[in-house]
Amino acid sequence: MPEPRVPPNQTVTRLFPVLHFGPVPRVALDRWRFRVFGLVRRPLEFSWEEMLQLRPKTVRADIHCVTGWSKLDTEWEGIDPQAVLEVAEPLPEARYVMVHGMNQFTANLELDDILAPDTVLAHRFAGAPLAAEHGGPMRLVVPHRYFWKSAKWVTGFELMAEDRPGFWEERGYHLRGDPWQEERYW
Ligand SMILES: Nc1nc2c(c(=O)[nH]1)N[C@H]1C(S)=C(S)[C@@H](COP(=O)(O)O)O[C@H]1N2
Ligand SMILES: [Mo]
Repeated sequence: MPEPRVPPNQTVTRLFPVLHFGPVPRVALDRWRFRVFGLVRRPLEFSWEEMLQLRPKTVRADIHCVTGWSKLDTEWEGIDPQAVLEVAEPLPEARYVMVHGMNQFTANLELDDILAPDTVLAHRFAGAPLAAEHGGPMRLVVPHRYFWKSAKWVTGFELMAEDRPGFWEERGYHLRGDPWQEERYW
């Protein structure tokens, strides 16, 4: 049997639905900051210019929303999250990352998800700057997890020793959210 392209109980769409909690935040690039804190040797804060000097990364991947839509062959350009962590240097006990976004949004991931080959801090989508409604100026994209983990309007990574539920996880979503295992809700 060939591997299926789409995880169980997902329907492919050509649209790009907009889904989030709260209003679309707008931040001027000269005030934009990205913090890396928690269990790191060097806690730090990047400006937009500093961020864009880090190693670029391009990802082409399928994304899967827990509400049932999947979108194939999405193209993201941005910064390699591994480059961010190379500067901050996670301590040996750091195994989880709380991704922080504007409007108090959080999403918990394993450190290995952040370092995965398909994960990117994206500022461009399909060849154009990432629209604010989709998380611009910068969002995380973690294609191998349900799309709620892909925090829009990112503000930082918090390195943690223990896992802890983020915004949707506290409201009943699965701690890990693997679409191939259908880890949708508790
Ligand atoms: N900051 C923030 N990021 C978020 C969310 C949110 O409410 N706030 N919702 C998540 C959910 S549930 C989904 S499905 C995707 C939707 O991304 P899109 O609007 O670009 O399709 O964003 C995720 N990232
Ligand atoms: Mo979602």
